[in-house]
Amino acid sequence: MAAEERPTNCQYCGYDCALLARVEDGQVTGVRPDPARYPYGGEVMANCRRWPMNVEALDAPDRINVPLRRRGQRGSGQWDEVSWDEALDDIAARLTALAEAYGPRVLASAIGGPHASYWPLHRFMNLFGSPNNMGIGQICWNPRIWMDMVTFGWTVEADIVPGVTECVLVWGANPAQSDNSAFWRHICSYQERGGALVVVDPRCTEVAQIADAWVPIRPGTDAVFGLGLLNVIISEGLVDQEFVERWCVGFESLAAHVAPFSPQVVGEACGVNPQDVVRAARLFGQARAAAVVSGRGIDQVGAAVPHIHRAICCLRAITGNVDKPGACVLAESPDFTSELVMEMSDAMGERCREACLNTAVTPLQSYEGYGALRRLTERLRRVPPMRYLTSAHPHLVLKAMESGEPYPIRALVVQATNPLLTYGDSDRVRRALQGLDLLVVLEYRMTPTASLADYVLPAAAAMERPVLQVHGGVANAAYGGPAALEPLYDRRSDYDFFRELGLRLGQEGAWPEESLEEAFGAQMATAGLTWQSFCETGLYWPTPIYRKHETLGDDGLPVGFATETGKIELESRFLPRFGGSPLPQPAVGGRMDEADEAARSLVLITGARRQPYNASMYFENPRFRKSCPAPQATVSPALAKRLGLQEGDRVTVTSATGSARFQLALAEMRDDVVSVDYGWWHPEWEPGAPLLGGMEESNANLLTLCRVEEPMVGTWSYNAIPCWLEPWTGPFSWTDSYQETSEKGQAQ
Ligand SMILES: Nc1nc2c(c(=O)[nH]1)N[C@H]1C(S)=C(S)[C@@H](COP(=O)(O)OP(=O)(O)OC[C@H]3O[C@@H](n4cnc5c(=O)[nH]c(N)nc54)[C@H](O)[C@@H]3O)O[C@H]1N2
Ligand SMILES: Nc1nc2c(c(=O)[nH]1)N[C@H]1C(S)=C(S)[C@@H](COP(=O)(O)OP(=O)(O)OC[C@H]3O[C@@H](n4cnc5c(=O)[nH]c(N)nc54)[C@H](O)[C@@H]3O)O[C@H]1N2
Ligand code: SF4
Ligand SMILES: [Mo]
Repeated sequence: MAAEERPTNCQYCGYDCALLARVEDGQVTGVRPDPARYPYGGEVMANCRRWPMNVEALDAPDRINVPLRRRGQRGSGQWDEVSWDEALDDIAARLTALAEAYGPRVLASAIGGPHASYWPLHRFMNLFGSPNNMGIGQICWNPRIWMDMVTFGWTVEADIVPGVTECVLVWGANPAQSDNSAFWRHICSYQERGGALVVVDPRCTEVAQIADAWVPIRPGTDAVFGLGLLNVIISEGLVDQEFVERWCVGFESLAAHVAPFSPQVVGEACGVNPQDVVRAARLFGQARAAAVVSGRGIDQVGAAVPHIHRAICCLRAITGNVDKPGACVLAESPDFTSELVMEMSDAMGERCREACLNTAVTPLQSYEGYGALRRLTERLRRVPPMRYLTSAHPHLVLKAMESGEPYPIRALVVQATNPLLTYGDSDRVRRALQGLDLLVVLEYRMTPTASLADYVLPAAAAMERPVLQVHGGVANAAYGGPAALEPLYDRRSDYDFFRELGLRLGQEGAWPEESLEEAFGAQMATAGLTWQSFCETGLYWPTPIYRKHETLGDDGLPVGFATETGKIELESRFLPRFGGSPLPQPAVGGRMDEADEAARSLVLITGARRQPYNASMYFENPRFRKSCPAPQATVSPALAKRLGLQEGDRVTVTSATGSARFQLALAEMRDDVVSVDYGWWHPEWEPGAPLLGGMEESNANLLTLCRVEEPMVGTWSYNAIPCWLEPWTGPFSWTDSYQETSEKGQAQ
């Protein structure tokens, strides 16, 4: 058969760049960037090392191709190959028996980062009757969307327009490593055209290196810094008076509240030069349009997180940088079918809602909090996505698994996540999963988490399934594209699994579309598109309109913001009803309260993004392993000197939770901080016990916990954790050579 080029998408990060796949005799023999479709074809991909993996990973020897059923002990690494029907029938029968014994809430689910469409899982869970969907939202994105929504009535996104934007504040994010594509290039060209950049980060990252001001903040103290910025902007008269008077409530209270946070006070609390506070505030406050880009650095510091985001909301508002060109855009509800509808969230029964573990512990991140928010945003016909804003707290789900309190959770379905490496306190996660009656993992390859399962089911991956990214349903934007070919072997899309299981468990009628592609077609239909017409460009993104609050409503008055007061709530009416404060507090995050002067006097931050890996993925790639062979703990040269250590030394990092081993690297950063990589394991080792793919050696989450550290959303800390660092002279499986590493692993 002649070779044919088919449009498809790379799925190795959330960008889903457009590709053309050369298909010959049912095999993909090559891929190249597709210049005709979203997002930016060759330009983005020129800087990306991952997309060639599309060809090699499609039929790689380590891919799982058929359903596997556990034989022998959990984690023994012994499997029987079974048919999909056998697997699905048995899973359905076991779930039925468990639900009869304990109620449907006995089942939990786990998801990870934005790798896949998660609505099929949530539709299945809603109809099955369990609210126990855990994810990582509490430390990735949720706090920001919550605080934006309660302040502005919806979320906002930075709008960086070279020539218009005059200041960009990058706060706890490093797009050079986490988003090494269009967005990072955009920031660079903005800066090259003279735009000011302020970076708040304990490390002198790539973006800090090109900044006008780098604020090397002490981890976890960002809320205090935020109050300091507000203080300077107010006291130096940099407030947009007209905007504040017309569109904000609570300015007087906010001004009085931030008055004590002078640059001196803030400098002391945050371990920075008071002049930096002043400079950052002036650059932001004097700009005619200023944008904020925030990231994981401020989403993962426990108790401080909502306060930092609220301070950022106030910063945007008092400087008039809301829904304005070059500052930010207030997003809109999608024209296409929302995730909420796709998930059939409204079909959830009362008993399911009542079983929500969060309600008593994190009242905002619960159905009550969600319901109250939705009543406000619906005034402007915006329906917030439910699953993010209600997702179950991992600590509470794990506790129910461990202790049966407040009720037993005995089964777990895992889609697109590797919780043994990415959830807090890996040893605890491992023990909880080992104790389950039923663990089902949908995966591409045998991960440490999958190695503990009863069933590992072969998931269709990039090029074998269509993809549609919709930003969780908070924006009127979608992108994606078609599969290049049918799934190889016995692989199936995650959608097929949930549909087939649902049909076996009485969910007839709820799964009218036979395939994921048909379901995406139905989803786009409400925006007037077919799947095919959408795929021509692979992008649905109507040009955003600014200053939507000024639009006139049916009553002839401006519609304002979808909050209780119709204005931006600098002083929140909403949060006090759900355990929060009306004004952002100077909460210090992380777990520095555990600091023990003698034993743990350094500050740990984990998971700073580093190409080419992504969380626990792509360690199987030999080229990547050659160029980036060992997990690193990075410190400043001054700290290394003080500890008598040198670059390349092997070290043990210890926290109150556990320890893990790394290779020492040096970089410009605060002298009291240790930054460790996350996600590291050995895909080339025999999976299963006792080594579990090496997850006990250099896994950052041996050092963390996932407690409820904050009383509204339940955020926990992956940053700002007290730690210590020592030389390690024992065996260390990571060496300079990937070859040696894999031989050692196999010999063990
Ligand atoms: N290569 C790669 N890219 C990724 C990922 C990946 O695993 N690998 N993961 C993806 C995911 S899931 C996400 S959520 C995004 C995250 O994207 P980003 O938020 O850009 O993540 P990082 O690049 O780690 O940047 C976070 C920064 O916060 C800093 N930081 C740590 N603690 C603090 C603190 O207390 N205060 C302040 N102000 N800063 C602090 C760190 O030094 C780090 O530079 O990246 C995505 N992209
Ligand atoms: N210490 C520490 N921990 C962290 C972080 C940190 O910075 N520090 N960051 C946190 C953040 S922000 C995030 S988002 C999480 C990420 O956490 P995870 O999402 O758990 O991390 P990944 O390693 O990306 O896991 C994805 C797994 O799903 C599989 N997979 C990918 N796509 C699909 C798919 O479409 N279907 C199926 N069935 N499987 C798929 C991959 O093979 C891989 O094993 O980690 C969190 N954990
Ligand atoms: S940036 Fe790279 S990894 Fe991400 S989708 Fe595009 S080509 Fe793939
Ligand atoms: Mo994330």
